[in-house]
Amino acid sequence: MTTPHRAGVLLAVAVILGALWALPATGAAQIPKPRKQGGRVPAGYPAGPRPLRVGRPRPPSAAGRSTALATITETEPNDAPATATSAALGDVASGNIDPAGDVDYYAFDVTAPTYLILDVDADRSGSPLDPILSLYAPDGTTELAFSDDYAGYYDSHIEYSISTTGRYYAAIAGYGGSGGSGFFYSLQFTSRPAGPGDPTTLFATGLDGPLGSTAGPAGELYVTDINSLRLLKVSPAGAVTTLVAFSNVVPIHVVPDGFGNLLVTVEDPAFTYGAVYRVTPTGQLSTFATGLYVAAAITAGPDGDVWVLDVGRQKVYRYSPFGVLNDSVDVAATGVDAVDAGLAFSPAGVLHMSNSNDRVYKIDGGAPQLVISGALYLESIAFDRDGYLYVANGYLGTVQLYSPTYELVSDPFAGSNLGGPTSLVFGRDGAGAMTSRLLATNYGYNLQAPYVGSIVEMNPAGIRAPGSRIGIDAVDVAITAAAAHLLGGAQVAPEAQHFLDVQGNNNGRYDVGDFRAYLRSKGQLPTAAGVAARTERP
Ligand SMILES: [Ca+2]
Ligand SMILES: [Ca+2]
Ligand SMILES: [Ca+2]
Ligand SMILES: [Ca+2]
Repeated sequence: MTTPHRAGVLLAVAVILGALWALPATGAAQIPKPRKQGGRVPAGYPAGPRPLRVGRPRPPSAAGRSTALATITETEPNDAPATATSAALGDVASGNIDPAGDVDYYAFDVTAPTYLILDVDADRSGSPLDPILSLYAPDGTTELAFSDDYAGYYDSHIEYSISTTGRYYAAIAGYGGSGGSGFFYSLQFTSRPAGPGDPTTLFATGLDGPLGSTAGPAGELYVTDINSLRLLKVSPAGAVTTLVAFSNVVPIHVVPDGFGNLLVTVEDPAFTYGAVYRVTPTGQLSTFATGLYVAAAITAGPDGDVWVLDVGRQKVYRYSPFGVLNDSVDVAATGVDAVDAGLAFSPAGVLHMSNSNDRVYKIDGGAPQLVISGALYLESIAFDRDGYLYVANGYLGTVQLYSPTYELVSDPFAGSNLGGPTSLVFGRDGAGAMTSRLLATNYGYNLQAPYVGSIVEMNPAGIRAPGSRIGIDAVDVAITAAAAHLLGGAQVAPEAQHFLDVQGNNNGRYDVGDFRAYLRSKGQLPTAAGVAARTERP
């Protein structure tokens, strides 16, 4: 029923932002609730706070993973927990919301830990019913989760991580008390196993529209907020403050520059141009790069170079740490087309990119090469120190773990309290060293408060190694000092020599070839053929 219509990227992204700012507030609600405003959910548009997807096909049903489903039928009266129809995980219950105002309760036992999935099929099978669905705790009254519409239909869908064994209740009703003859539905009770990173725990909440995230050198996090147009700073204790309030651009993604500053990709609200801003620790802005179309993911390599994905032009641009454009890679063949695509270097120094759809590529030899095919929609990617790769699926609300040879290790690695777009970030300690804390920022698609606009932390017991360092500690060496070193004058510090070498020919020592590359990197020499390949002779 859903027809994917691949509009141009510019249009899609403009619509995305338009839809973004038009979204109603979300959160739990009691049955019944007032009539909703506006018309039908657009086909293919996942309902809820997931505006970064427009005109997408519906992904495979999360409920479709179960097998051997048994069919049961509701038994009226079942309008209260005490008279609930009994069900079990693996059942599909058939019922009717009839007459108007009918509520159908189901009771089912769950052994913790279980990742529970409740899926209603009514609208998409032609029923006039617009269902709403609640999950209640064993007391029968505490609402744990609520869903109205999901994945482009009026149908409801709840995924919830059960951490306490007990008898739970699901209640289905018609929106606004609607119902009557022919208002049929089926309600599927399924589950999937908890992953080693489950349960996730709340680290910070109250972020309006988090999209991108990165860890700073003192253990703090930086998060772009595409709703309030802010760059947020999150303390190691989870306290959220504003570092920058932008007035005329949307901050998209963020990475440290190695000099103690941050680099933020930004877009004008109409998505007619993109840029990269440099942000000092006190929030002062300057321009790092301009001339981008739709600036999205950004990361830094082991030589300090800065890589920026432009999803408008479908290119990945490579800049020196000082903002000189040196190179680009065409990634049109990957089909990348959304700003929640991820970009990350493996510890071996190979750039990887998710295409914001169902694939991950490595960018090696100047071209993207497919390494992972997964379920829609793959977003942020993060490597650990050993080259294991965590991949966020913000649509399914899961994180997968892959081995350094791209074999699926854990699916899900985590699946609780996650909802897209989801950005993965390894923490750093107060001295800047990478830690084994893996955090995820949630925009909040298909989540309930307080997880909408949150940061959650994966279960530390499930994390196998510290994260891979993003970028390096760069050194802004004075050109006169860099020259004097080579002329037998004062020697620059060892870390500066290392930086100059990796920015140059990377032969393990600072030499005149590195100096030429450094001049180009600072815009003091014209670019020349071969420079991007780092072939300056010593
Ligand atoms: Ca009924
Ligand atoms: Ca009933
Ligand atoms: Ca509904
Ligand atoms: Ca060298």
